[in-house]
Amino acid sequence: MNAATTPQAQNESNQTDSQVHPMSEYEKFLFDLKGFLVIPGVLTEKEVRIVREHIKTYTENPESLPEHHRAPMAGPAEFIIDHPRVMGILQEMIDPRRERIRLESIFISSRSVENTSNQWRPHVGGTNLDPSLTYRFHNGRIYSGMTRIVWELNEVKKGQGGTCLVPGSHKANLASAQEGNWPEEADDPDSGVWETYGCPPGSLVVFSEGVRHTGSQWTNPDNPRCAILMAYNHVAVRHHEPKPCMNPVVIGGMSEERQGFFKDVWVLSNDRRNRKK
Ligand SMILES: O=C(O)CCC(=O)C(=O)O
Repeated sequence: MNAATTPQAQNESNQTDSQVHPMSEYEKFLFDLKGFLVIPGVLTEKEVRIVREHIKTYTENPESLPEHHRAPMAGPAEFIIDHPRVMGILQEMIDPRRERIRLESIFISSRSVENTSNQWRPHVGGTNLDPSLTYRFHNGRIYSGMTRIVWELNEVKKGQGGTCLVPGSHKANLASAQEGNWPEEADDPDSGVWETYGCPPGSLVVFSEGVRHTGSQWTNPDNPRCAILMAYNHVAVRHHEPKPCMNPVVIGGMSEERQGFFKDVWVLSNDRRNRKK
């Protein structure tokens, strides 16, 4: 079994810090350099099957699921919220304290050769001062705002439909999407600045939302894309309006520990006895 995986796909969590799989120094180096990272084969075959089946039922026949399982990250797929590999990344990049990390948005990405709608829509990029999209390096550590975790549940063949990213663009100084002056020529898919990846099912792609990125046309006829894209952020900021699937019934059905990822946007408790620094 991959050292980065949970022992089994489970609905209940008793997660402790010992279930955090820390990033290696090289992973941190790569993430800071490029703004993204691909970690192949994080989930076991069984875990991939469980999550994929849940996504299929949720997409095709949601009424057949108990109400509190009607979300991509609910029921048998709940374990992906705080998978040890994900926590190792978020606690390194957002905040070492689990209670300061929020899951703020989620969606499923399905692409196939039949879908010919334009997927090439580059966005973000450049040093970003918006607190929810910021990226900084200070006192020896990364401070990333919105951090995207992509679970690729099917094989991705390189250059055939995975997310495309411009390495280093989260730190670019001479252009900024926020200022509206990102060079058009750099957005050409053949400009030479884009990078993408291939990976087996169950892989993790992690990127700072501040990196310029886009979806791309799926041209692999052997399998469609089946991915879950989750946006985490520091608990003091929020970029996305909550998705309808992030509702009290779904959240209330989760383990108490995981419910903490959906709390409101605040850090300091009114209850001063429980005040945390
Ligand atoms: O679907 C993709 O590959 C990219 C998704 C995207 O653009 C985003 O997360 O903002």
